[in-house]
Amino acid sequence: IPEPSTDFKSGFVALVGRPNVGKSTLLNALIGQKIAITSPVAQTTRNRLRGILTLPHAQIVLVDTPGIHKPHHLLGQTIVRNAIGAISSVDLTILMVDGGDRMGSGDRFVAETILQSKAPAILGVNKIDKLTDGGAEIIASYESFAAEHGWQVVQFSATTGAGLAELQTIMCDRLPLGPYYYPPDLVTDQPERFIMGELIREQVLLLTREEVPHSVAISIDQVDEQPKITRVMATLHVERDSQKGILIGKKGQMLKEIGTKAREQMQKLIMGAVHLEIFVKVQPKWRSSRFQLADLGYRP
Ligand code: GDP
Ligand code: K
Ligand code: MG
Repeated sequence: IPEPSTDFKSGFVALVGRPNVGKSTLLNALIGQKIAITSPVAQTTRNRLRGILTLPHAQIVLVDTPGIHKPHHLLGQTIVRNAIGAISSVDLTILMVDGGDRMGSGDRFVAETILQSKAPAILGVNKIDKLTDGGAEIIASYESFAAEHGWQVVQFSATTGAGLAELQTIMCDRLPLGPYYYPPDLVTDQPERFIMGELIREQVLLLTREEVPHSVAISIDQVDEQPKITRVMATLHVERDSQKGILIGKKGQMLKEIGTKAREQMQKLIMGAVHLEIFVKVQPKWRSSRFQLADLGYRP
């Protein structure tokens, strides 16, 4: 790790907000690489994940968090507690909202949580590419909410990239002088294995419906890096036989599609060839079992 210059800035910035406002998409856009999975499904992100953005004059450690929502089981409680915990230990919190909508009760709940923690925050209005005629009014309502609390407002689109340079400047301005927390070439604190599991889970989220994606946990059981190909063995853990049936699909079609698409993503991640084998295993009520949650990488 290099010695920072005397004016080098660094720190931690948490991305928080209700599900689906685009937190993980923003993380990937700022880092310039896909390290967090995204989907139109709420609760896509289950773990806190750090993305490291190293600039010539600053290092911004972005903390992606699961959407804050009302939890229904131990997995849900664990997820929300982790998200709230992230706020208390960072230099800046970005409350992200969907600029296509007005501020709703879900956004207010998250805002309350941030205000209670007294953490420094700004309001990030994402998805401005969706703004149409009523846009000015929506933005004005966010501006007035932010003004009440002395928060700065930044507008951007994580998918088109509009406004991201300004967001980056604002984050740098708000960070203290500090060291390199991570080596400059590192983009995430998570091991490759974790991201591989997430890339499989992303396909489950995109290809299956309703309760199925929420009932799945992935374990990467083996990664064997051979000279020309990396062989990966993974297991999908589900709660019921019916879910196993859906994931395998007619004549194995569903599992095949999940595998093919996840493998393409994995190849981009490791920049090399991947052979992927996926198994499906029924593990009743894993989401409510402390022991099994821990085993699958969710610390209750
Ligand atoms: P998260 O739950 O807050 O992490 O949200 P995700 O990053 O998973 O994104 C949720 C959905 O919003 C995905 O379908 C994204 O493609 C979409 N999305 C994210 N950012 C933007 C944006 O700037 N504009 C538009 N139109 N869609 C976006
Ligand atoms: K999502
Ligand atoms: Mg997310």
